[in-house]
Amino acid sequence: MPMSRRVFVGAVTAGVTLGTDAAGTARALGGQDTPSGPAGQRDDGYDGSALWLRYVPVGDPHLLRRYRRRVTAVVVENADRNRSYRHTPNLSMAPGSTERLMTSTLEAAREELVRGLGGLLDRPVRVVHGPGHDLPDGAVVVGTRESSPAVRRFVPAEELARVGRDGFVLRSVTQGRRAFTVIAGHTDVGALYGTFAFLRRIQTHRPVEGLAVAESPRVAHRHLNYWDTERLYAGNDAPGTGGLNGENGAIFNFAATGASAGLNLPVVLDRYLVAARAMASVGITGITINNVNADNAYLTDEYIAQEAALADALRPYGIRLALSIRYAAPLDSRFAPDTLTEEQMAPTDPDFRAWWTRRARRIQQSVPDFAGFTVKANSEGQPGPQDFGYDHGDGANGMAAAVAPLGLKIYWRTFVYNPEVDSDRLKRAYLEFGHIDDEPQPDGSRGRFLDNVFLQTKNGPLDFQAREPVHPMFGRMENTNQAIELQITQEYTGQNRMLCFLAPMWEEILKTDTRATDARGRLLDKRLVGHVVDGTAQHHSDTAVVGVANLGNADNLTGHHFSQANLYAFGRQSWDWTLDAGDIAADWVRMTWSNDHHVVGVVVAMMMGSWEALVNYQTPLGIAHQFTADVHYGPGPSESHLPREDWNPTYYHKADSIGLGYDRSPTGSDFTAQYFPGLQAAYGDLGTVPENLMMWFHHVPWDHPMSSGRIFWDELVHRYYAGVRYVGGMRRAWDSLESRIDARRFAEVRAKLALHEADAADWRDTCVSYWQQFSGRHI
Ligand code: BDP
Repeated sequence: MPMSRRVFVGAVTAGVTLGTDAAGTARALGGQDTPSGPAGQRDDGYDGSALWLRYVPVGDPHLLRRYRRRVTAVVVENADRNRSYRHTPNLSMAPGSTERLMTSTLEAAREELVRGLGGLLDRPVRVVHGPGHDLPDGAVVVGTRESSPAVRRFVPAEELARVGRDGFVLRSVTQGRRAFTVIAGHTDVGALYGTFAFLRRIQTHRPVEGLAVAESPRVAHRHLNYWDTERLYAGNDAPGTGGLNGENGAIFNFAATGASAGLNLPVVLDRYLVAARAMASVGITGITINNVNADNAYLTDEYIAQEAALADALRPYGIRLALSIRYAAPLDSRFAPDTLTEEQMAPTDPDFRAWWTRRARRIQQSVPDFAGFTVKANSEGQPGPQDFGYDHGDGANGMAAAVAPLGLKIYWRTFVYNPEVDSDRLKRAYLEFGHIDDEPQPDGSRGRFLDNVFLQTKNGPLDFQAREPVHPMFGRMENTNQAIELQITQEYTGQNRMLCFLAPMWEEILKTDTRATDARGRLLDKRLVGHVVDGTAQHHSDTAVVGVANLGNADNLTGHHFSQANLYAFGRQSWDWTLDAGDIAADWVRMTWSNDHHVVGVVVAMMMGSWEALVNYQTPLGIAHQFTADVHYGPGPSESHLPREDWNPTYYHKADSIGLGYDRSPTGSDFTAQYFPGLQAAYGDLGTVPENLMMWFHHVPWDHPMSSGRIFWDELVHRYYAGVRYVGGMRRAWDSLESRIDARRFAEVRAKLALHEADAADWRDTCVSYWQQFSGRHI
């Protein structure tokens, strides 16, 4: 049952107490009733640093017995058969670390089982080496057909081939009186993913008998972008706040100074491996480790040595490194004598391409599984091909051709909004990229972008606002590989103060019908954004989902305890975008907080309405970007002082005595024309546009009748109030859980919810009173 809808409708529009819905949610999950352990057994000082991999003992004695009967030993044959490449001779953990560097992926799987099962079953599990045909009853076997005779015996080759590179099979096997569990992958990484999936079953109190699971991801590259300290709300950069002295808040240390100087890479900190395990547990395949506004330092030999160390540490978990680059890096004297002149900077110039081939090869020497480059070009002041007289197609292809022989990808971002292109910012990206995708090629095909280029496009046409219509490019770029970019770090969604669970937003986006048609104008069968992204809609040759991640050096790694849920959900949804956000939330709550039915019900209900509530008190009904300059946290609807028109809230709201919102219909900027005909028609007409998007497309008259029976003004005000009320409901719901949650985390979330409620009220009051100056109506 899609409980997301139900919880949201109940909790927000009717303003019911969260508890009522919560009970229903818990029943819908159908899990076992497991009271949390007695308060005395709780770790009240726990800081959240294990993310969702905490592995607390199963509290329900009946379930615990069942698990202990079925799981008695871990068997990972030939775990060191495929040793992970290690470049850095002096790679080491920081003194006093509790994590350990792994030497292979199967070792990582084995260690995770030992740790996870030991915790969950509350007793050490045996590791059995090379048992041959004599698997003990209750053995959990992990491997591939190459590594494991047991896997060879129980899982046919065709079946594993079917799950593909990253997929896995979980199978219960009985032989006489003995029962085993087989976790098999086509590759070692697949087996590791299966291991985490098996552990998750126990973490969430699901049965582990009778398993016949085969899973594979829908998308090939499930990648993180990490903007290091920009838009990072998870960093302890002040001494005494939990991080190390002298750190800058980033999760990885490249250039820490002061007391932390000795803890830069190649020294590995526990948190890198916690993050790596967490990423692997949800199937993340790679990470671009530096900001899109890239610093060339990351391409220098010194940094490459550190990057190699990081890659070494992450490699056993199947995580590949990538880098953001600055297009004009070849001009930087830091690379002297290997620099280019302006004249050599044309993307078609062999010298330009050779420079990038050399740099990429240099990186590959140290990081052989290096994934490629992320490029922000001709965007927000970053250099790009246009500075040298070329377009994005030429630029992306110049770089792509340079690195194709090395097997690398170029993730070329489409976040461009040059005001000379059009007065409506939302139209600019498609106007720059669309015609390149349509361009007929000499070989008779269409589309100029090379196959190893991904166009990396934010989910919406503006910039990670709390709710945006889908970017019109999804579906309209038939001939180019597309990567969707989602923002996990909560730049515009409450940062580290507001509890905002983003999975329902991503679900809404990925399940939006693009109404895409084929060349003859017939609707495609598979045409949701998710189908475009996973390649099934238009048969793209490669697929990717990218998330701008939120990891910092805070004790709990994400700042707000509930921001961990967004990273978790991103991984699950990029693996399978068809999943239900409510189910993901329930898994995360069980793994992170408690399996107590009451806790699960209440917390899932809080989370599932939290995004819609934020939309309501920040930017309801499709009003966009009302933030104060640059900080992107508080309200600033009256602001109009920024040098670029389209950075100001006034550009978006266009408030006047008639109404509110930006007319992008055919009578206005005609942005709607960039969508397929079905969406053009729906969005272009005030009578048919979804109400929650209406001000993205229309200047809505204050007295416009709404589906609620209210006029627009009253509905607008109602939404602001409903949003804040929901936050009050979350605060009270959380308070009611005090006896069931460990003390430190309970108090930290409680403190954040109090700030959250005050700041939400500020949004409501600032915006409503400002709009009132134009509407002249009562509240
Ligand atoms: C905006 C951020 C800015 C990023 C930019 C981007 O405010 O820090 O550099 O996006 O995506 O949302 O390039």
